[in-house]
Amino acid sequence: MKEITKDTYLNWYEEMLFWRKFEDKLAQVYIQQKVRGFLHLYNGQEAILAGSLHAMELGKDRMITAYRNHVQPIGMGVDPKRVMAELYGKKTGTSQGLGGSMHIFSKEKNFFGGHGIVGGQIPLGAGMAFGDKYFKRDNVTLCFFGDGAARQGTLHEAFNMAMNWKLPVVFCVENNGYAMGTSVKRTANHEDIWKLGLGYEMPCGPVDAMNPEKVAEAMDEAISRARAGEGPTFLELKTYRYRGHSMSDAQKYRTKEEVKEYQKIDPIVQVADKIKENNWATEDEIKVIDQRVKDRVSECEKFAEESDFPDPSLMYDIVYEQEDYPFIPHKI
Ligand SMILES: Cc1ncc(C[n+]2csc(CCOP(=O)(O)OP(=O)(O)O)c2C)c(N)n1
Ligand SMILES: [Mg+2]
Repeated sequence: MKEITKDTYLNWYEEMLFWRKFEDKLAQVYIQQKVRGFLHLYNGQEAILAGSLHAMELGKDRMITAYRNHVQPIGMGVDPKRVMAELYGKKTGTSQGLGGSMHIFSKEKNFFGGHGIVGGQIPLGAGMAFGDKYFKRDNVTLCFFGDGAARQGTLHEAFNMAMNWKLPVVFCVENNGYAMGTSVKRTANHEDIWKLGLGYEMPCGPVDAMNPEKVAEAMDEAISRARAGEGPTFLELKTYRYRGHSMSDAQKYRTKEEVKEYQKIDPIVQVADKIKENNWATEDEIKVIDQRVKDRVSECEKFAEESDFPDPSLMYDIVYEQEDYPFIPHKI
């Protein structure tokens, strides 16, 4: 694995803080009704992305995830201004403002969405890995999904085929404790989601995903195995989301104390503490980073605000059309 150094930590601090503040800004502009529709934030789960990116080979490896998908493309190299513009529904967005919050996508940067159907991306991720194996490319696909998605039947079909064909994929369940308002405790007779890999003899295990270093180590092992042609791995990334499922969530299913407990092990605080312990940056140097992050977020906001909406005629150009559809004529 690439060494984890002072620079890694400083980079993690800045990027994770940027992702956090980028999404805090989204929450703010959502309340102002500048961003419409659903908005599912990643606050609390940032160590997963930071650790994964450290282990990946950017430019080769691929990523696919669910609708909690605003910061991953940024990590993969997509211009954050374009991500924010997409959420604003502006034509400078990653999908010309037509995809919106749940559908960020960038083929150029190997970020394959952005999927609203819970668990839908599990077989898609396996399929992407199949393509790489079939065409003899040594890329690896990281396929992320939630604890709720892990209980979809589609996981089993994808796991079976991925093991049978030894596909270069890392299946990663981001266990943030809840699927909307349903806790993992209420979903199954045990809470060790990683054990779902055992039935397929897929290498699997739990990871402390509040810590980017732990994620990077586990991910590196899994990616190396996949790249060597030894097939998939299933990681249970134990994490937590601070905000509600989406912006319209009263969060009656958990206590404020529970959230506070997890904030004590906040991934960004952990990274900042390690920097302080090792004297890798002075307080003034940290302030410079904090200011830079603020400026970067403001730049994204300004860009999105000042961009135009797409031409309304596009609405008719990009929809699926079929002359004999619907097959059964509507009565109204
Ligand atoms: C097939 C399907 N069923 C139900 C839904 C409604 N739904 C949207 S998100 C969600 C919860 C998923 O939770 P989890 O997989 O844990 O991901 P998280 O939101 O925690 O990241 C549900 C049930 C959906 N979008 N698709
Ligand atoms: Mg969840």
